Amino acid sequence: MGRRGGGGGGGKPCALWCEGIESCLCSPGQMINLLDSKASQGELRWLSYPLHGWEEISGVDEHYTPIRTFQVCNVMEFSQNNWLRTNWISRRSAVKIYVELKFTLRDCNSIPQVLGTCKETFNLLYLETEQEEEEGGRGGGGERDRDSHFREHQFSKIDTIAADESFTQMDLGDRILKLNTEVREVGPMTKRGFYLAFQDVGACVALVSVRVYFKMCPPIVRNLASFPDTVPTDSQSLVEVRGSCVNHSKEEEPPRMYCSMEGEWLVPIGKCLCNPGYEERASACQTCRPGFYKSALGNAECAKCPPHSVSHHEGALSCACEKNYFRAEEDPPSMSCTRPPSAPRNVISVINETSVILDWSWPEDTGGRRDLFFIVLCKRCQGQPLRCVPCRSKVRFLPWASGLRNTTVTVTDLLAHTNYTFEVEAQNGVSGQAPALRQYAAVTITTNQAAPSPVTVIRKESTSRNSISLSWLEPERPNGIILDYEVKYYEKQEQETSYTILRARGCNVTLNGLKADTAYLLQIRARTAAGYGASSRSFEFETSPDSAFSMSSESSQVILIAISSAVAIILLIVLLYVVINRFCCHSKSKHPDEKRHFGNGHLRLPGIRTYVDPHTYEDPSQAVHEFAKELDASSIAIDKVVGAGEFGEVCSGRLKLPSKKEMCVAIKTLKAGYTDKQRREFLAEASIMGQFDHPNIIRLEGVVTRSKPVMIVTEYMENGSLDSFLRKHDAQFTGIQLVGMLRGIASGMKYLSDMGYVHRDLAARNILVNSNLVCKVSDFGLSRVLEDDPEAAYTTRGGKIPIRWTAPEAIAYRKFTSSSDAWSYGILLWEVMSYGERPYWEMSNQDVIKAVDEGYRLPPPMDCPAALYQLMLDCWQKERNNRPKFEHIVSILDKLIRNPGTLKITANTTSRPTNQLLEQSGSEVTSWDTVGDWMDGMRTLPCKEAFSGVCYSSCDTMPKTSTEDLKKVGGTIAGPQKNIVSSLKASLDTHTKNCPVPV
Ligand code: ACK
Repeated sequence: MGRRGGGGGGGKPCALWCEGIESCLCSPGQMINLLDSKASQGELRWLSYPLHGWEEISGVDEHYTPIRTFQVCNVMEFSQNNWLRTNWISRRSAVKIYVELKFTLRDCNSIPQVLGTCKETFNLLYLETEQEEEEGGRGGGGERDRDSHFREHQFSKIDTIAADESFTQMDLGDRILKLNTEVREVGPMTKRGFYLAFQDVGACVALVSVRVYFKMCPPIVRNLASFPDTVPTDSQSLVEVRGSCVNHSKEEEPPRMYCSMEGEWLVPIGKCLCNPGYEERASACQTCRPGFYKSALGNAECAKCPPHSVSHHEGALSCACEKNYFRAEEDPPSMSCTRPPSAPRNVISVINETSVILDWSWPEDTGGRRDLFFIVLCKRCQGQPLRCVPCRSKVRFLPWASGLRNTTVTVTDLLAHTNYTFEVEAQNGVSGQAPALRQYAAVTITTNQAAPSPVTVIRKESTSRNSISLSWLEPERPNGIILDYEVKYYEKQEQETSYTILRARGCNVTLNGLKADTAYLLQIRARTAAGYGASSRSFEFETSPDSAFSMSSESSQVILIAISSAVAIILLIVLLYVVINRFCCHSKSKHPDEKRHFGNGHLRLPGIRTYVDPHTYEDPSQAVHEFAKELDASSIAIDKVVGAGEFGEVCSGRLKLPSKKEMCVAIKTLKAGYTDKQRREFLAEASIMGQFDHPNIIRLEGVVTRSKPVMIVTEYMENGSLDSFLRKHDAQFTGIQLVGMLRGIASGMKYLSDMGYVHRDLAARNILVNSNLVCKVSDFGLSRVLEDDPEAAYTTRGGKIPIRWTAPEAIAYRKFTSSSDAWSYGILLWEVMSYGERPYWEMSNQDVIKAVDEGYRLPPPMDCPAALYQLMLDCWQKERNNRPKFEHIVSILDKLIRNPGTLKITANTTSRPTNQLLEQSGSEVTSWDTVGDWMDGMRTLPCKEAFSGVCYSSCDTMPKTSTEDLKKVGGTIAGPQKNIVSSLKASLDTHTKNCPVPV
């Protein structure tokens, strides 16, 4: 029944089987006293028998606290049987109880003349009862009394208690108290209470204290579940207890723990989690503080509100966004609040007839999100004031108009000669929530005239021996009013070596004078003011065989007469057409033939409009008034001076024409004290400019000649001239943006060359840039052009020419043509790709002429796409007829824009592409892949001529070239030239490796 326990009840280590298991947490058991003799201040009044047995005595414990003790020491007498019984002790809920005894015991050997019956043990016993027994008198009495009070036989022995240490007489003398502590377990108990008894059979013992207790698992909160105080049941098994979640928490897995016999909690299983808005603090779920939130059930702490969001109250599940900030539906509460992006930047448009490529840069502010996409809205605008309507559904967007992830879109199938406004908007996941904050960038364009699309449907109406009548349907996209159709036909077997062309005003024609029984091939193309469209595919028709056609001589006469009168009528119409053309305008064809026959080769019809040289007018002011509108000076407000021209200041200002919106303009003024010649030359530019109407040519608004100062008013170009603009924005544009600008310039130059106008001074400084990065050709004139240009220098033949930009034949014998403009375009291309670098740097004009003449060409600018460098080299062909036409340049650039990937192949990193034109011409032209190569080439030139201050005359000197020298080169080059200089350094390094190093 009884079991020997260790010293003390609490503070024991966890059960052995639990050691090392993390989840096996133990908490020390709680001991609940049922009796503590020490706690009693008064007499304990336990039952003692017989009279001289156990005695209740007051004393002090080891701490001198008053206590009640029971002592017995009848060692000198035989047959001792002294009983001491506690009062009735209620068991309460305990099943197993513990008895802790503190006692002292005298060593029998230390007692002089002690009897042999002296004992050194006593017995501990107990008796369970349902209630307290009726008490008889206390102490004394005989054997019968003992039985009636103690019912000794009913007591069960728990154990015999021996002392671990007994004391002697000497200890007493020294006042050493040898206190023993023994604990015994009793149980399981079943009745409501019990008595304890101490039986002495002849020992000398003092019971200092008796404590009776049971162990209990205390109430506890573990894993956010609270477990009630629990009393262990029996000694064998653990009690499984179900915990309940603390306030503001939920069960994740049912919380459970086990209460051991030692009153320890073991093996917590399952847990509770704090509700959203609550976090675990001090074993409870407490509300999140303001400024914090918790959105989900869990043991995470409340998190700080993400940027641009706030929570003003406790227990926030999420933080509300600040004003003008939003959260998309799928955004997690941990994400910052965001806003719609700002407008896209640098929208540029590259117009190609009735298509336009729009390209833009990412918005400066993405609103803090990554889910950015673009939407392009197309509006067609007309009238004054401008009224816009959404574009026709036929307009196509490639790849599409909304949800664009890239920053470019191609819009096709627009109407020719029409104003369109494109609104490019960047959107993100929260744009839908803030319509008022949405921003877009708008670009307004005017489509060019476009040639009609090809005729696709041709029908044979009738065939005879020597004629065929045909009709066809108008092209699907006429892109303007169809002036006439060109019908080209030839015998199939002739293979186009000999063909006939005739013109038809309507959609039908009869081809006469054909051979019988012969197959003919035929192509038709339509013509509008924009020129000819593409030819239809070849259609094959056959005339009837001889037999199929028989006619009486009368009828053939009738037909002959009919044919002759038809021919006469046609001739008359042709005559009329020619006369009208002559008198009406210059723009119409100078070839009045309705039908012409060509022995071989191509039919080349002249341009629709031709440029008229104002100098051919006897009175140049007549030319001005023919091509330029006279403005009233009062309609112009000058704001500020923006630059200086040759004839006076260039100002910015505003022009307000009746019933038109005020517009920004540039105003060129003629300074006071001018001569007549100067006035004529000044206004000649307006006479020239006034003849042009193209989106890439600076538009003339009008002139003021009837009051002073004399002024030329043009559209205002916000970004000024291209060279300074590029220097200001060194390396800031994408390849496609640069190509877009170049394409615009080439398109303007194509228009000029089609008009028969040669610019002679094409250079980045003479290109103006507006706020949409649209580039326009400016600075028109004839001899004046070059007087005006600070770059122009006198040649040996007396002319003033901008040497670095001018083709060799124009320098040598003033052969200025559209091909010499193409050379200049190549130089301009180099200027653009090097962000405004000066061509040939600081070389003297003479050295440039010499180097170019010897076949040297500029090296590719840093990171220049190979295709563009190839185009430069093509433009710099010595043989001018081998240079590309501007039409070709436009189509090359269009291809690059359509395939931006090709721009990634750079001239500096790959071997230079084969220059076909050069090979064809067998020319000795040399170009360089890098500046180093260029310098290699220049080694043959005198030292001074190559680069100021640094001599690279031979390989020997190369390794000796110091960084200082290099810096000198950099230092002498004006403008943003770091690219060139770094490229120079790199190529010098490579070069140095190839040279023999001096010993
Ligand atoms: O580079 P810029 O600012 O742009 O300095 C020159 C200066 O006048 C002398 O030509 C500027 N300029 C010329 N025409 C225009 C124009 N239409 N719009 C804006 N600036 C212009 C040019």
